[in-house]
Amino acid sequence: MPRWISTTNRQPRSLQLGRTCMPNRSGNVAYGKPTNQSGTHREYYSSQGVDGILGNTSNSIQVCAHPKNPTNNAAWFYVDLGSVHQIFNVTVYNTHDKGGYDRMRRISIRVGNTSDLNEQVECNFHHGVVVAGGSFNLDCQTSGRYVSFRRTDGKQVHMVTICEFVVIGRPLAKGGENILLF
Ligand SMILES: [Ca+2]
Repeated sequence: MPRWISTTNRQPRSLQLGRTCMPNRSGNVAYGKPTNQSGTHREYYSSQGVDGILGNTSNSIQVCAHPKNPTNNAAWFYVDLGSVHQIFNVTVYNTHDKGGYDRMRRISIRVGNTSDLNEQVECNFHHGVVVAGGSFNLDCQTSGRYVSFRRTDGKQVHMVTICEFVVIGRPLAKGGENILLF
């Protein structure tokens, strides 16, 4: 069976706890939003990177995104939040597959108001490795509509498996003002 992030709002438990510290309502603003990635390996569709399911050792193909860049350039993935959001942090969950887990290294997390990753600005960078089934979390204190992930170098730089891409943030009104949510 897939390993659900949560049975209520499908956010990691640790991040749900973080909500109590936020002045306005915030949460995983990436969940269920439109996505894209640099090519698709088998049936690892980009939408599965924001479907709220982490997967497990026997199930990743139906629950994880897996860019496989046909140009052999660095793999990328992004989520379109639909409007400009204030972003707090990003968590990326790696595959449980021991054959591919070590591709999750040297990752640029980027934010912008266009889907072109080259026009987005890097908000943080993950240097180290992530174990199979593990995750990394980075502060990403900025605002924007698109939040993306791009490998920068290393083994098979054109491929990576993203089982879930979680963006903690909240929507901003046009012009960047905060929206008071009830
Ligand atoms: Ca997933």
